[in-house]
Amino acid sequence: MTDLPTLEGDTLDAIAAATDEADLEATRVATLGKKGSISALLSTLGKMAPEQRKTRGAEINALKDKVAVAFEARRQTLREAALEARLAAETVDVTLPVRAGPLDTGRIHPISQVMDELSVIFADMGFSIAEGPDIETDDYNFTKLNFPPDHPARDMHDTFFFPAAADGTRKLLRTHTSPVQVRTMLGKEPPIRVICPGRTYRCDSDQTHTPMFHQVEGLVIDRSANLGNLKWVLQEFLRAFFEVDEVRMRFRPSFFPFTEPSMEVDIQCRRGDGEIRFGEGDDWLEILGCGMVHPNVLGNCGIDPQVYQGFAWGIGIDRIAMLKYGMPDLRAFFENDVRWLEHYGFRPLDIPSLIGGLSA
Ligand code: 2NM
Repeated sequence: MTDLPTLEGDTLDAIAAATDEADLEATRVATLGKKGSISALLSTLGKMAPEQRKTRGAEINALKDKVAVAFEARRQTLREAALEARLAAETVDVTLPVRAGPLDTGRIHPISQVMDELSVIFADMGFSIAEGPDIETDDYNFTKLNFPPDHPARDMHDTFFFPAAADGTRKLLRTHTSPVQVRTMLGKEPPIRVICPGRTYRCDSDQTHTPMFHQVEGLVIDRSANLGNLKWVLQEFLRAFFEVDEVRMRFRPSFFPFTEPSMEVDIQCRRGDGEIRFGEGDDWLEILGCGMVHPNVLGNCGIDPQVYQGFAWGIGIDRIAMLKYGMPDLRAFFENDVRWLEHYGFRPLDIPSLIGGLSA
């Protein structure tokens, strides 16, 4: 028959020797578990005489209780020791600087920033924003805009053409955002007030040209839309965008197939010390093209030129971004050098608004 005092001694030794809770649990299973040494003793009672069973049963149960108490005490000790060790190991140095998150390190690209600024300015004047595909048809990019077939103006745009389809038509990368205005006129009854910002493409690459660039074009169609309205819209836009009180403008005659008359607009500026300032000075800088929408364009787009007239303009976003934020090299826009983005980019939560400031 198993010697209870020896079993008790061995078990208590094993409990004391357990180094962590898992170790202790293994010992518990080996003694008090279903197939454990102490549980095995209980199953021997059945074969004993009633007298013996009574005393032996009481002894085994007493041992079981004593051992169980010892297990619980040891578990408590080990748990506390483990917690102490963890607290000692995981101290936090509250004097360390807080690590910067995405909102601190991320930057909004100046082109996105300028597009947001344009949206805010024109939304305030009642314009909506229209977008269209970068891949266009020759019809929407040229024909509907009054470019005669095989006219050199189509070549002037240095167009990227796709290979011709079986029916002879060929798609292209839009050379301006005007096809978006075409789509707007075809899909909507006047009055129309939209701006169309987006990517445009021309096969041209040097110091001041990239094959992909950004434009924003504007279009107003109404019964009495006129050059006076155009001038006011451009004036308000330029004042708001360059954040100056006044900006003088100079309209020079020009030519675009889609407008008649067509004009180029210069704005007043001051050059010097490697920088350019607007709203002051005696110099002029060409900034945009505009005009009254050609009656042929209105007709091609389902608008009766006897009833409606409109004005439109187009500006290069990359260029006005460079002018406003003093960025000297256009090509840096598309290199994604994180050092450049860090310097010229905008913080994600500094959202442009007319009240809070466009470029606060
Ligand atoms: C410019 C200059 C002048 C223009 C015209 C049109 C449309 F669709 F209404 F005919 N959209 N954009 C336009 C007019 C664009 O960019 C320098």
